[in-house]
Amino acid sequence: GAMATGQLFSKTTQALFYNYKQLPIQRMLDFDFLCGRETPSVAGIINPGSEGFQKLFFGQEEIAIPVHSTIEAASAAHPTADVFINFASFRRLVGPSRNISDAYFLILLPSYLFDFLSAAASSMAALKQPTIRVVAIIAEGVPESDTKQLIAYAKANNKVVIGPATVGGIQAGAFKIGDTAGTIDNIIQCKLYRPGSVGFVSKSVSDHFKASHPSLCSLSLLQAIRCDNGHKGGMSNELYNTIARVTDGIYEGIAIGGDVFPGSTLSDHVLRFNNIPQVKMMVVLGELGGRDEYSLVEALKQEKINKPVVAWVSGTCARLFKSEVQFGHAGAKSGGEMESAQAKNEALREAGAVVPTSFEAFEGAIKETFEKLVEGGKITAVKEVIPPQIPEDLNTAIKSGKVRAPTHIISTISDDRGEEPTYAGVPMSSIVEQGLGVGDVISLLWFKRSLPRYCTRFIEICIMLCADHGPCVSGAHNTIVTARAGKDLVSSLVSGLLTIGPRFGGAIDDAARYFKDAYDKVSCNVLLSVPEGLTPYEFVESMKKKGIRVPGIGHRIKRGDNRDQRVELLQRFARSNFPSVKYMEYAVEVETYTLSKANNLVMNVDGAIGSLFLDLLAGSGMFTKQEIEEIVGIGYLNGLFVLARSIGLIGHTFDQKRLKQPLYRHPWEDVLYTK
Ligand code: Q5B
Repeated sequence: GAMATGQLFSKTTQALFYNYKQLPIQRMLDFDFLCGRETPSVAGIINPGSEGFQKLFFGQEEIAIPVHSTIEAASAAHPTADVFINFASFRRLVGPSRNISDAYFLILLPSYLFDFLSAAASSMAALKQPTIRVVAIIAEGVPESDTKQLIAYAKANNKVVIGPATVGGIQAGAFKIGDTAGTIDNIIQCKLYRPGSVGFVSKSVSDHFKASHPSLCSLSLLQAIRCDNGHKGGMSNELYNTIARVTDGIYEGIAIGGDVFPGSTLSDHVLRFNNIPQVKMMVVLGELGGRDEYSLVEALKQEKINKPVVAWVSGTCARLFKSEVQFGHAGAKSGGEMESAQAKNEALREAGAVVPTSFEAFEGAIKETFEKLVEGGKITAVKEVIPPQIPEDLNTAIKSGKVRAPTHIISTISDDRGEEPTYAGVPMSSIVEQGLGVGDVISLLWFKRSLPRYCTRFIEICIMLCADHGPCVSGAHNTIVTARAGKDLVSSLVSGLLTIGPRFGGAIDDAARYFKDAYDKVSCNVLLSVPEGLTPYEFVESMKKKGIRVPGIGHRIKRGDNRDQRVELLQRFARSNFPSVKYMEYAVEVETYTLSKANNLVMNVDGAIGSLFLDLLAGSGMFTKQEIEEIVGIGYLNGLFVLARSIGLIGHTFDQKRLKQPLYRHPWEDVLYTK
């Protein structure tokens, strides 16, 4: 055939990886790092339907591997990547031998998922890329007719197919396909980070054996003769260990996969190994079923192979079972005497391969063959290298208790990790079951405690009274203009919220600060019998001197003879529910004085809330002096207005949208244009 005649891979080989699978790609990159590769072996990922980057580790560094949505785009972007690793997981969705689960997929999957090509279709598309030389098909269940087409196309175009139904292959110290050779620990143990002298090819015993023959697997006899094989690659992994134990290691290892028609055969690879000078001997692990091993027998007979071949065909145990045994995948069906393990072992032995008498003797045969080569001076000692340590993943290290890492955030008000979210330790169900309200939720999340009912009711009244004050106030106006400019809810809302500040709605904290400061000074002086202090008159006048408007005093439309009803409602509630309203009374005295100066200098809603919240904090007995200082210092109380007015601003947004109001433009007539 036109199978490549020498090296398939090198230390600079790069692959395209079809279907994003984090683990096998990371394992490839870890292997690269172990081998001291300068470039990652995965150049690009093809993930139908998505584009961008995937972050993975190359040693300690994070790298971004480009993701392409088509095979064509990936090949064009990475013209030097000549290996295509096909992890397609979807089988072809149309055609004869489809099963129920495929039909189920057809119904459930969104249409874009049909961009996923079957393993066969994607492999063919890859083979058609001029830059792709080797295609490894990991998927199982590729229809034989499809594989035949792939083989024919590959042969005609001088390309190599490994698989289907394979774990892949590895060139020690250079390049690894997907999950080949298992974990990093196994790879290090087998010294696969540096080349040895053995070319290894296997037709690995299938992973489905256990599943399809549970009764057989329970036979201890079966296990004893090693027919029972754990998982895909298990048998070849075992051979990697064996070869590492008794030789200087693998040069290259290939698993051809378990199908009846493998893309490349045992003999294809043995003949190729024969041409690689660094390979001094070959180890072949065949399998009962199929006739692939006979092409190797032919090659040996025709003396096309001049390096020692140690071979074993597994499945000799099949004789022990009366009925025909199928070892999981299609290729391992032991039909007919010719396809039995015994017959194939015999034929290989006759043709000149070293074939042991049992699987147990395989290791000894490999060892002996290798030692003969050493004695004959055919093998020079391998230069041992110490591979670099692969950094452990943070999560793994934390789990094992090896490292500790500082957190980046600290939070004390809520917890979503348990079965039920909690606010300041109170489970949501208990909030609902006790019939608590928004005031209680605010108590828990802002003040981290449950407050008495009159306090939470007061908070709720504040929220209700400040929810809106018509379309003409700063916040609502901004929201309306924004909504009419076609902006979304959140944009319209925040454009209104952004007007809340020292003049509009956001004077509550400053009102509390100044009233507290002034009042505490007064009472303190009274206690000490010092006749100094800030009477309302002194307070207002001192503010005036400093050029500061008294926060909480003054309103654009409210007057001494047209008081703000909200202020009166709050005062009435507090007078009959709060243990003390001393701060409010002080504010009233301040108002009395300011009203004597001008009729618009009434106590406004900010002033009422600011002074009354001081009474709530001090009178409820729920807060220490320091806590009150902190609440007033940080400025919690404007939060009440922000929260409340959000309700109104959201309403104004909906209102404008509902009314389909056009873009707002301020009329010229309403602007004084002047120089
Ligand atoms: N004068 C609120 O002023 C307003 C004085 C003062 C001493 C004062 C003003 C002010 C402090 C901040 C404050 C919250 C800007 C207000 C709210 C929510 C709202 C809004 C709504 C809603 C109003 C005229 C003369 C001048 C001033 C003097 C004014 N305030 N002196 N202390 N506090 N207050 N904000 O009407 O000698 O002529 O220079 O800043 O508490 O935002 O409904 O609209 O629910 O949405 O524009 O209720 O009071 O008065 O600036 O023309 O002043 O009075 O110095 O004296 P005006 P101005 P002079 S509640």
